[in-house]
Amino acid sequence: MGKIFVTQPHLPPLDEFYPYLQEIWAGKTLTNGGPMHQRLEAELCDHLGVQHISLFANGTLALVTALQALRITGEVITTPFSFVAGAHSLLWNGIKPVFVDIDPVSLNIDPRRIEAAITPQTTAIMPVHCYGNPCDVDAIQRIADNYNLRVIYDAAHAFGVTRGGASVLNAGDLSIMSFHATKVFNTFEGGAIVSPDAKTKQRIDQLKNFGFVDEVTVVAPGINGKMSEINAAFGLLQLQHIERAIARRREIDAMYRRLLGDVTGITCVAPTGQDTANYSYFPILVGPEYPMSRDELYEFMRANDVLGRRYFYPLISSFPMYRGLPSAAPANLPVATALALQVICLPIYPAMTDDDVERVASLFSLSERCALVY
Ligand code: T4K
Repeated sequence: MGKIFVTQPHLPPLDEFYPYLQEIWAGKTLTNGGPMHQRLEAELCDHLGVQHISLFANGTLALVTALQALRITGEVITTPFSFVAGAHSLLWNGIKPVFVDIDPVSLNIDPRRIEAAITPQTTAIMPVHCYGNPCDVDAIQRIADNYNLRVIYDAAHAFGVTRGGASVLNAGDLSIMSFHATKVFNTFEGGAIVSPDAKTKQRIDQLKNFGFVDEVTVVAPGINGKMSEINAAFGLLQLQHIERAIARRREIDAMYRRLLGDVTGITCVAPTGQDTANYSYFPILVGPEYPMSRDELYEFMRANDVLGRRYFYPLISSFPMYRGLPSAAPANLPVATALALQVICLPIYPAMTDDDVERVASLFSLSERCALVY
């Protein structure tokens, strides 16, 4: 029996990729907004139901650029329960992150706690649709409107997620996505910014290309954030398979819920607030009633070649560059602090077989018995 990783990228048959490569070879445009790049932007707009997309080399560069595009400064309110790229993108822009605790059900930033964190220096809120579960975007927007703040969503996990009949990527001022190999939709490495109007997209496109407007005009200290033609071509191919890939994830999600629903002390985090989910992660919480601690269960799974991950432990706020901030104190973040010690993301990816899912689930009854023996 082989290892079961937390995820495996979905790779369409290799021979389906050759025609794209032949087209690139024939055209000799390898990057700088070539035809594959343009096609992928257009097809993603259609597929996701958004107006404007700018592709990036990865999600982190998209985050850094989104903050630049809106000229965000001062302090930004964000969640500690996420991947570290979010807060890092603030530091790269000289912005101070202000951490706000999460909601215990959605595991997203708790809108009820945002107002108390606003100061005269606050310019924006950067929530994360964690695991693809949408934030309470209406509550967040009300606060942003009241205090004249911008909202940049880290939608790295939210590919294809809809809420209230529309893409969640349309919420706020900008949304950023990640197309990293570990994501539902991947371009090996990649990312994007969704913007609401052509003018904002134009500024973002300039910023991701060194600030160039034309051959001789540079209007901003931009960066090189461009996605290459190979990555964009792979994205075009992936798009043809995405619905089947997500459908298989949905089946795996349902199997886990059926097999683990009655395990005492295990909570399968429920999807909240979306009409269309993408099943990008399968987080569980290991509570005190479970006979093993979270870390004992995690190690037990590893010993059995099931490589779940403790996303998102440790909290971002506990890393050395953040823990000195007043908002990073565990007392300010009691829910995130507690849940980061309980969470394990179980393997979920389209190539998992039913036997794989059963093998993962069987470890729970096995681990219960092992714990009793100890
Ligand atoms: N915002 C949020 C909320 C994010 O979650 C992320 C990224 C970002 C922003 C930034 O977007 P990017 O700049 O990355 O586009 C992974 C990813 O590297 C990272 O993209 C992702 N979030 C984060 C949650 O997870 P690791 O350190 O867990 O990856 P790694 O290499 O341990 O991979 C996990 C498992 O996936 C491996 O055990 C095997 C499998 N795998 C991985 C890769 C890379 C494969 O089978 N093939 C592969 O090529 O960070």
